[in-house]
Amino acid sequence: HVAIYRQDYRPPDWLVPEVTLDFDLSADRTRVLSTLKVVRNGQHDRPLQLAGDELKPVSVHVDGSQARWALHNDNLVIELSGNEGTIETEVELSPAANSKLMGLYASGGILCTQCESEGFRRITFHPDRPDVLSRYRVRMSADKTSFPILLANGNLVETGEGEDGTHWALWDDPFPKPSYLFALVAGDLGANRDIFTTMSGRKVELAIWVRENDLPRTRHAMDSLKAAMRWDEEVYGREYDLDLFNIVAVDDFNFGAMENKGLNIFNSRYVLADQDTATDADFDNIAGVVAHEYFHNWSGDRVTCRDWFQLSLKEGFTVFRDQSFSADMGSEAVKRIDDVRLLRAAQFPEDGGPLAHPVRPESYIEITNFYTATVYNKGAEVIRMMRTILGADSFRKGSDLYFDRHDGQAATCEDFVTAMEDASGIDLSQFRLWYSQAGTPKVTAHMIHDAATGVATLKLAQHVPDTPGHSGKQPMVLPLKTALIGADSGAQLGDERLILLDREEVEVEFEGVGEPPLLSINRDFSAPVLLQSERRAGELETLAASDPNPFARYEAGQELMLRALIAGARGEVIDSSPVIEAMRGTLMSNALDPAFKGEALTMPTEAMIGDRMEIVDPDAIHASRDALRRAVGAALTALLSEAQAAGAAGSDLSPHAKGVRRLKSVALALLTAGDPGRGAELAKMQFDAADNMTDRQGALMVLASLDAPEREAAFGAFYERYRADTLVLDKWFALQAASQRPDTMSVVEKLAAHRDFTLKNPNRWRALVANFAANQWAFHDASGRGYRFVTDMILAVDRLNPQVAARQVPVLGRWRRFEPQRAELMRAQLERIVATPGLSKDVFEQASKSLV
Ligand code: HT7
Ligand code: ZN
Repeated sequence: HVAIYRQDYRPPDWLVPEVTLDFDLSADRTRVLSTLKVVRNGQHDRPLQLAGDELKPVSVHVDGSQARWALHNDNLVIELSGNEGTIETEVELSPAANSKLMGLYASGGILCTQCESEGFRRITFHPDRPDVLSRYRVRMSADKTSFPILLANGNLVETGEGEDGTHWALWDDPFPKPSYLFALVAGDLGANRDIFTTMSGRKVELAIWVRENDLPRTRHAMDSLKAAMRWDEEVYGREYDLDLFNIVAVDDFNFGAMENKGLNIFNSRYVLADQDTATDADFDNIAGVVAHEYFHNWSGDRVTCRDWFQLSLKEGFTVFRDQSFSADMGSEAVKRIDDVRLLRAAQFPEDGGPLAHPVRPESYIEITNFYTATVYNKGAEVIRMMRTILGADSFRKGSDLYFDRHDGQAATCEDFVTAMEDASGIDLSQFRLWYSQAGTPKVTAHMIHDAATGVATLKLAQHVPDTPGHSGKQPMVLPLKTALIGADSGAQLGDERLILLDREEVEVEFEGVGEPPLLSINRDFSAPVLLQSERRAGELETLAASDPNPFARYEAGQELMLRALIAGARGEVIDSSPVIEAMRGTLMSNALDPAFKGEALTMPTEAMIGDRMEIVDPDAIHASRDALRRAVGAALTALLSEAQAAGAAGSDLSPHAKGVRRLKSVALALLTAGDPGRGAELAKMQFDAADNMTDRQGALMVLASLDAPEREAAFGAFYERYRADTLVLDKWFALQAASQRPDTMSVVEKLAAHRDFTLKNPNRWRALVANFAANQWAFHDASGRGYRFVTDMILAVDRLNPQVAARQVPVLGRWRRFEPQRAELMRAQLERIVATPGLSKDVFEQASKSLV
């Protein structure tokens, strides 16, 4: 398996200005005739190399004649004498046999494509690199009964009837695009149609294509799409550019969705929703993913990536754009809390482990392994920091300049930063280190206050940790939004300041500080760092109760809990009263909205507690968290009962109603920790009375970890009601895999043999395996049974779908963080993976790097 290095980038030897494709489609046998116009790029005598993956050429012609060609490692090599030529190739594919779900494949009778990153080469021979942009014209022909709908990128030019019950459609995409944005769909689909009028008055036809039965569940996705289109006009000045915008939902999909030009293809879990089958979180995720893919039309399609090392150019920026959109549609503070929670849960461990890599990686074996939380979520933080440093107006000027300057081009992360610099006049040279240095910076803060002079001096220091292959790092630019809060008054003292910590140490003075100050730093999580700050007794309590910045208040409350939880996990006797009193204050507050209360009452997960400890002992962490939850539940029964008794109509999707439901289930869980018997009754009542999936799933989640007859009754009823609904059945698997019971492992093993379990559907596989592996206490059972199970599942799915398998390897890769016996058991499973014959390069890369 060979590594590819960023520094080896060379412009393409041959350009392909035009691609014409002719598909004769059927599930078992599809014929693809491709005509490429190729042009030599610069002065060289290198042959034309067209990438292929599991393709066998039926025929190859150059300028209409039989050509001399050779296959080298699946790639087609053709010697061309002139500076241009027309290459015709013909291949045959079997979509139904394509279990990797890359290239052209079948999902429940629908034929669809997934080409990012390197799937196009599984459809036809082509350079298949993002800096080769072509105009595409696509003819599709298929049986009319099985595939009445034929879709591809761009505009529909013509349709017609063929012989033997076939029909055809001709599509033309006027925008040159890289091959990874190519898409087609053929199937028996119905459309939810709408019209969007753009800011310049053009009418765009919108359609969301799903199975006819699912049409009633597409309304939210359509509303989200229109909201996203308007938002991108208003906030970024970006207008949609084609006359059509199609979305198709399929059940079998490796990722969330794909931004193919004018024809987005989605995992159906990010399209289909109604109150009976989808939770509020599902609704929010749909809005976020629909917006994300739509926003790619500019940040990804109109301006694309020069090479895959630049992936964060489109993904980091687009995640930042979808985060901002969701914040504007709901509560900014709650959205930020959710985003930071995800960053800490997924990206921080990655940045501190064997698979750490910069936002712009330096090398890869399999690029699909680099669709990571670092490239996506840390990449979004990098964009957010630029906006914080430049200010909103300059940032907007910078994005306008970037889009204007690079429209129709394949660009780099460097191009983006340069546009920001040119538009703002701000030098971002040192800031660029965020693209090249991996690892989460550690910041320490120490403040002294001179009461006599009224001066508070804040000493800040940073350290960027070593990561695999990279030590001795430079200090980064860390924008820290900071304010002081009066220890006595609880009021903010003066304005918030933006401190740029850009050296190893910086000292900042605050004047006119009359009362002892408390430090409110890294507000809104303005820099993605690990902060260590000495705290006086009572400091976190005051900040948790009165910091005017909602994010900072939330952070103080979480820190208060973490201190108690970590102390408990270390075996210390803990005083739970500060946490209880902070929670009491939150529950009683009239000023806080229910969504924020729900966040503030959610304890850090066991994994997050582990991330803050030197060595992770899952049993001790579980016991500590359990004890604190019991204490809170017992002490706050009346207030929690009140919150649990409140409710909101399932049809009400307002932020307030969602918040009420969130708080309801969080309160139920805490109440149950305090009194499991009463909790089981209440949970069953909530389950039975629910008129929406949020309440129903919230109750089921609580029941999942109980040993009570209500548990079996509720899971049985849920299964019977939803057994035919694929997406809801995923929840049934997921909830059991996430349950915290001594027998979770046995239950999960049985579920792997359940008739509804399959290795072929990524959602179902992840519902069971990924949720189990994220269940720290169960997965890290001291016997090592959890490690063996997950390894078995990785190896089994690797034979069908390496991408899905590889994404699960990092949970084993964290072995060094665990106590020695578990660490050894985890390492042994990684060794077993690497020694497996026929392993994919996807899994090989993840497992071998995890062992080094
Ligand atoms: N840009 C899309 C990436 C994607 C993908 C990557 C590898 C394998 C399958 C895939 N499906 C979609 C998703 C996005 O970020 O919008
Ligand atoms: Zn994306």
